[in-house]
Order: sequence, then C-alpha cells, then structure tokens
Amino acid sequence: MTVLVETCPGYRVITLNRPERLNALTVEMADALTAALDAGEADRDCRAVLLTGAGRAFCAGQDLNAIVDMPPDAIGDLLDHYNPLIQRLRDLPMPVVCAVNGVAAGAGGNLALACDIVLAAQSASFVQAFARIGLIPDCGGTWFLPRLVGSARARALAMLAEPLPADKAAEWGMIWQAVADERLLPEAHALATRLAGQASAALALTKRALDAAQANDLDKQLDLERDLQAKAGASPDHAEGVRAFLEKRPPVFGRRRN
Ligand code: LHQ
Repeated sequence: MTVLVETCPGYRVITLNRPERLNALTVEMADALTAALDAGEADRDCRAVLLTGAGRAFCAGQDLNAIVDMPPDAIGDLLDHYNPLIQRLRDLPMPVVCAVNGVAAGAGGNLALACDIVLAAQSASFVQAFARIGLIPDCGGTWFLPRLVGSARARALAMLAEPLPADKAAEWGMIWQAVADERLLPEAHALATRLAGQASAALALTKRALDAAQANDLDKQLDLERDLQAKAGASPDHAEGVRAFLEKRPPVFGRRRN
C-alpha cells in the first residue's frame, strides 16, 4: 500500500508509504491519497487529519522513473491527478496537520504547504526542485509560496531550487514550527488530538474564510466574515463554548456535522 491510513481517536493518520523511493509520488498514489481524504471526510468521527511520510523523507515529489519515457505533451495531464488532491486538502472541512519528517521536494513540498498546520523535523528541508529538471513549481507552489514567504523569497526558492532547512522555513513563516526530530510525531499527534476536540464547524468556516481572503478585498471579506460568523454563531458548539466558559469548565463539542 503506497498510502497507509490509521484511525486514532478523533482523527486519521495518512502516511505516504514508498520509503525506498523517498515517498516519490505516482498518479496512483495521488489518487489513493485523495480517496483517503474523501473517506476521512465521510467519517463524521474524523475531525482532523495528520499527514506524514514513512522512512527518512516526507516526499520527493513526482516519481521521475514514472515519467522518464512519457511523451512531452502528456506531462501536464498528470496534474489532472495532482490538482484534485491539492483542492481536496484545501476544501476538506477538517484541519490537516502535516508532519514533515524529512526532505519535501517538488510536488512533495507543495503538498505539505497545502496543509493547514505544518510541523517539520529540524533535519527536514523543503526543495522547490522543479527548476533542476526544467519544470515550473506546480501543485499550488506558485500560489502558496509568494503568499507564505513573499515574492522575493518565493522567486529565489523557485528559481534556485536550493534546500530550505526547516528552521528557516519556520523563521520565514512558510510553516508553523520546526521541532526536534524525536518530538515531531508526538507534537503532531498532540496537535491533531487538540484540533479534534475543537468546534468542528468553526474550524471548517475558518478554513473557508482564510482561503477566500486570498482573493477578496476588505469589503468583500467583511461581508463573508459576517455570513460565516452567522453560521458559526448558530452552531450548538458556539452555545456550548459560551456555556462552558461561563461555567468555568472545558467545553464538550458535538460531532462534526459538515
Ligand atoms: C527518486 C526521486 C524521485 C524517483 C529520490 N523519483 N526516485 C512533475 C511532473 C508532472 C506532473 C506532476 O508533478 C510534477 C511535480 C514534481 O514533483 S517535479 C519534481 C520531482 N522531484 C524531484 O525532482 C526531486 C528529485 N530528488 C532529489 O532531488 C533528491 O532525491 C532529494 C533532494 C529529494 C533527496 O536527496 P538525497 O537525500 O540525497 O537522496 P537521493 O537523491 O540519494 O535519493 C534516494 C533514492 O530515492 C535514490 O534512489 P537510489 O536507487 O539511488 O537509492 C533516488 O533516485 C530516489 N529518488 N527522488 N522524485
């Protein structure tokens, strides 16, 4: 199995599993990953997802063996499998924690950047490897990078294809945190557990609002916040959150409904 799924209380762990190839992606693997996310969404007890890689790498991007003899005009068609995966990660109502356990190169790096909260092991690095093989950053790289790190850094990362160490990625705001290697999985599981205990509708609406903000002006965004806040405010989780605060006890949120 190139993609492993493990069910934990409140969340699912999805592990890229081709460690002998540094978890390099094939279209079958991208489809399997999308299917695993679909299945997670269909399970109302799944309130967060943790994505990581088996072995010493997170993901080395597209498996170059699988495309070496491909007709040049077929390369772009592969993205018909990868783009739905990136969209799926962004559209998923549950938060996705990414634990980058080692190198994240090419599409592998951008797969990580599509997740909601990215933790990386201190020994991990991010490489926009595309320029080295005459390609452009895909899987959302040209969209995520400038928004996360600014245009100057995005351009240099994309054009020079140099590895960016996890610490620097965190310092630049590309990811949430770099943590000691042995702390990566414990911290990622703790984050997933914590998110799984939060108000699920509010998290889903937060994802929507933040993504929409990338294209909206302030007027439009304020309108959207009003509409989404009306939904969040009408949720039983909001009522429970307020009651719990006033009663000085931890809130107990209900099942995921969206
Ligand atoms: C690999 C790979 C790999 C196969 C390591 N494939 N075997 C493009 C096309 C169209 C549509 C879809 O989207 C894309 C997007 C893309 O992702 S394009 C970018 C593809 N990825 C790359 O160009 C990265 C290639 N890999 C590397 O630069 C290095 O391997 C990194 C920096 C990831 C890791 O370096 P090292 O830690 O020094 O490991 P290594 O290079 O020794 O690799 C270990 C093995 O894994 C090795 O095989 P071997 O049989 O010698 O042990 C590599 O050949 C294999 N491997 N990446 N993408």
